[in-house]
Order: sequence, then C-alpha cells, then structure tokens
Amino acid sequence: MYETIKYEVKENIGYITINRPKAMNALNSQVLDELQSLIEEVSKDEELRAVILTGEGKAFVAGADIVEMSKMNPVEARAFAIKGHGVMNALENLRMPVIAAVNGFALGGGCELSMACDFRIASEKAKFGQPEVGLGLIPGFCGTQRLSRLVGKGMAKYLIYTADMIDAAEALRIGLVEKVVAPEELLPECEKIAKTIASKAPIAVAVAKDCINNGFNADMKTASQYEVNAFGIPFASEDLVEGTTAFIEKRKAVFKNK
Ligand code: CO8
Repeated sequence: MYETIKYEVKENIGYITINRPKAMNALNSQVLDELQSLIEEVSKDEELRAVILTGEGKAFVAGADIVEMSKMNPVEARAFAIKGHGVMNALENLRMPVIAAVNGFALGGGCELSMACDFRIASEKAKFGQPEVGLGLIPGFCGTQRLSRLVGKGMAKYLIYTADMIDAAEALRIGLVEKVVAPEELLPECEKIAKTIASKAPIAVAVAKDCINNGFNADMKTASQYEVNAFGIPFASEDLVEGTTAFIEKRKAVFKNK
C-alpha cells in the first residue's frame, strides 16, 4: 500500500521505517503524503501502545528532498513547508508515544522528524545536523522552533548557523537524544522501552503526553492548570481501579485501555 515507507505491527507496537535508502530516505512529497496517511491509520488503532520510527539502510532521514526543493518556487516551497508541518504535528500529537530509533544520518528535515517524536534513541553511528543554510534555505519543518526548545536557543542557533554535523555522543551531551547504544542494540533497546510503555496504563500515558505537549509552550500557570484539569480524566477509567487495586493487592496490574 505504501511505496516509500514500511509499516508493521508486532504485539501492539507499530514499526514505521522510512524506505527510500537509495536517496538516504530523503523526504519528498510522496514520503510526506504517505506518512500523513499512515499516521492517520495509526491514530485509529486502539490496540497500539507505542510506535518506533526508523530509517532503512545507513540513514535515518538525510533531510527533505533537495532535488525536489531545487525546482520549487516560493509558493510551492511554502506549500511544501505546510505539508511537512502537518506531518510533524500529526506525529507529535499521536495518542501513543513515538520513539525515534535514529540509526544513521538525521539531517535537516530528518533531524526535524526525529524531534517531532517523543524522544530519541540513537545508534553510535547516528549523525545530527541542520545543514539548510549551506543550501541557501532554512529549516522548514519546524526545526527553528523544536531544536531551540530541546537544546536551548544558543545551541540551536550555533547548530543552525554553522550547519555543523554532530555525532551521537555530542547529541546526547546537548540533550538532543536521550540515549546512545551500539548499532545492533538500537532496535532491541527501542523495543524494550516500547514494551515498558506498553505495560503501563495507556490512558494515563496518553493524558501525560497530552499534558507535556500542550503545557510545554504555555506559561506555567496555564500549564499547571491544564494538568490539574487533566488529572481527573484517568479517574474515569477501569485501568485506574486496576492499577491502584493491583498495588494494594501486591500483584502486577493488567491494563485494558478502558
Ligand atoms: N535529498 C535528495 N537526495 C539525497 C539527499 C537529500 N536530502 N541526501 C542524500 N541524497 C541522495 C544523494 O544525492 C545520492 O544520490 P545519487 O546516488 O543519485 O547520487 C544518494 O542519496 C546517496 O547519498 P551520498 O552519495 O551523498 O551518500 P554519502 O554517504 O556520501 O553521504 C550524506 C551521505 C552526508 C547524508 C549526504 O548524502 C548529504 O549530505 N545529504 C544531504 C544532507 C542535507 O543537506 N540535508 C538537508 C536537506 S534540506 C532540508 O532538509 C530542509 C528541511 C525543511 C524543508 C522545508 C521545506 C519548505
């Protein structure tokens, strides 16, 4: 059904692989359209507890497609940015957590895609960067905003103005990734994390994600009020009864997403 992405589900974990290895998984309009449709499909799957997003071959995603962009006029470029923002926002706002398994180059739009995920686990071989100004353009899939929110304004400016490529160790140091593992450990580690998340109460995880996402850019008073209001939501779920009862009965909770 999809030509540029692979998707499979194993034990309520979704695996998305960007699959254009000959072009380093560069994001062209087709990849973005297919990702948008897939995210819509994923959002409707009530059984899914987590998603792992990675790239086929030696790149995670080496950016937006430079060949396609080289032919765009300003109106088309703006439309392309809108399409990209739509995909990033849809991914960021999926109900379940999305883990970026960064296997290789995560450059430009690829770094931006990884930043729209909930967190990033990197292979020791991963490389990050925002090379856009070296091409005469700027990050256009919300990189100017997400990067500064993740690593701070100064470091984001340094990375964007210099277009420097950094390795996984440096990405870890500046807080762009949460963990670095050996290449062969990347998917097993992400799977282990996804399974841990899957064992928790899905409604609570989703409400926590919603609070973090929606509170992050608000002022503290608004954000804390958002959390106060959201706190009551899981109290309508059977899973809250199960979780608290299991604790009292000293047994493992079994959650049903109800
Ligand atoms: N777009 C299109 N094709 C690409 C891209 C890309 N981003 N990256 C790699 N490719 C292609 C290469 O052209 C090459 O194709 P071919 O085999 O036909 O010559 C193939 O993939 C393999 O690449 P290389 O031979 O270059 O492989 P190397 O291992 O030597 O190098 C690199 C790997 C370092 C990743 C190198 O390919 C590279 O520097 N790629 C470009 C990285 C880059 O500049 N990315 C940023 C792009 S701009 C961007 O992402 C903007 C995002 C916001 C857009 C907003 C829209 C409005």
